[in-house]
Amino acid sequence: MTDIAKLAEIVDEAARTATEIPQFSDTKPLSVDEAYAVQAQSIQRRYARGERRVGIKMGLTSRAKQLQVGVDDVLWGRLTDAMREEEGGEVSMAKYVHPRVEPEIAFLIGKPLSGNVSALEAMAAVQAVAPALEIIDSRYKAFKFDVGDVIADNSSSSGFIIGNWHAPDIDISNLGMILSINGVAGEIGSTAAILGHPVRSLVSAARMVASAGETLNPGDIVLAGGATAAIPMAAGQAVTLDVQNMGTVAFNVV
Ligand code: 0L1
Ligand code: MG
Repeated sequence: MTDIAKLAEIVDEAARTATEIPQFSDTKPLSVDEAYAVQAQSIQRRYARGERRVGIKMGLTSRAKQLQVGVDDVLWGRLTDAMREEEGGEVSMAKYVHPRVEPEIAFLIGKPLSGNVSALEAMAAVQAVAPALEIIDSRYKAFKFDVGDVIADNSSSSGFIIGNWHAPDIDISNLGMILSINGVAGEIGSTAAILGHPVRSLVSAARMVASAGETLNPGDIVLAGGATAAIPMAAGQAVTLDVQNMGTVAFNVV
């Protein structure tokens, strides 16, 4: 039988100490249900250390991302306050194993949302939208994993940076996104790459948290998922995301 608590401890320690570990699937692949149980228990360990739940991230919501990692399922992970990095601030490589950065849109939830909802119902629960960057950092060696591995590892969620919030009446269906490193465009995409429209990611988020018995609550942040492939981070980089009609979000890697 799979020892969920043991695997949760291993993956939590790997994240806490920024240490890489072998894939669990090298020994025994996890089912999706087992993997989400490991994720939930590993996050409980963070809460027990004083971290606070602030929302969730959706992952692999674009074809570019699915191709980059060879997994073709939408997945989700949990965000805590300790994962938030300051907009315009410095992000230390020492906190991460082999981090990558990707361009996203964030939703700020204004009304409880959970279960099977329509796109209209999902948008009605949104208080604000913002440009965002997610720092993903697989704890597995060489950033290699199967679907069970990555879900157990909080879907690679590690850090996030949120830009200025905007009223939700802004049209987010097809906004140009440019992710630049030291002023040079590295990835160019559109919010349309996020499941065709980022609100579909929020619809999936409501369904997926419900299957874990959870709700998106007012004040929660939902990262909609990367619109392009992620870029490996390295000290000395100035990372900037420009989102059409939404502005810029940036940080420096040290
Ligand atoms: O946010 C994402 O789309 C990443 C999900 C996990 C796969 C990866 O680490 O790239
Ligand atoms: Mg992401």
